[in-house]
Amino acid sequence: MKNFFSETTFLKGVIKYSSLPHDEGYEFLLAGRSNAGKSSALNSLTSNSKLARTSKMPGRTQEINLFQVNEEIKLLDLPGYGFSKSGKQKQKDWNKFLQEYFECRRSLCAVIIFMDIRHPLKTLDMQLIDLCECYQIPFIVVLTKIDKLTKHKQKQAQDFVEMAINDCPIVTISSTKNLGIEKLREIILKYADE
Ligand SMILES: Nc1nc2c(ncn2[C@@H]2O[C@H](COP(=O)(O)OP(=O)(O)OP(=O)(O)O)[C@@H](O)[C@H]2O)c(=O)[nH]1
Ligand SMILES: [Mg+2]
Repeated sequence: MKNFFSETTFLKGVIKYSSLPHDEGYEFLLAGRSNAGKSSALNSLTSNSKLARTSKMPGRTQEINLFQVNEEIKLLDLPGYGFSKSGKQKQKDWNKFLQEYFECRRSLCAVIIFMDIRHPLKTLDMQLIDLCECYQIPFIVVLTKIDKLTKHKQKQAQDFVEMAINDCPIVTISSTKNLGIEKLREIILKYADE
């Protein structure tokens, strides 16, 4: 398969729902706690290390950055939730955005929930899963940074997540080692196709 993900371009950054482009095509929301590895995964998916900014400092991504993969598919890189320094008001603004986005956005295809494999299923992750279930939006769980754990510990963490949530794909990746990235591309394409 041709990796057209590598032709992904930056579209725009927005901070409110009304600034989003026309509601058409297939959108995937990249969500998860700050520092989970969302922006790094986006760069790996697109084989472009300069596309989304990544950082050791949580809270790197400040706006919702939209990326156009091909004519139909868009990826939305969300700022991490639960980043304490972003303040209560900011959190409220994001919650408002999410609520409106989940409620109104017809092109929303699936939410991709990123979790550091060493710290999966924290309260805010569970809240997001509940929100997806409440609005009947499909979600994909991505466990990141698997290069940080032994195979045995990876399996333990994966089993733990599988036990806790039913009926959703779980992908394990390492953006730095380029593991599981092709699988994630395939799943995105499958969801866009359905
Ligand atoms: N070892 C390892 N480090 C990773 C991996 N993915 C991301 N990181 C590191 O984790 C840190 C956070 O990554 P980001 O991609 O910026 O995380 P984010 O979820 O976009 O964070 P926010 O923008 O703050 O929400 C960076 O220092 C990355 O280099 C991985 O697969 N393996
Ligand atoms: Mg980011």
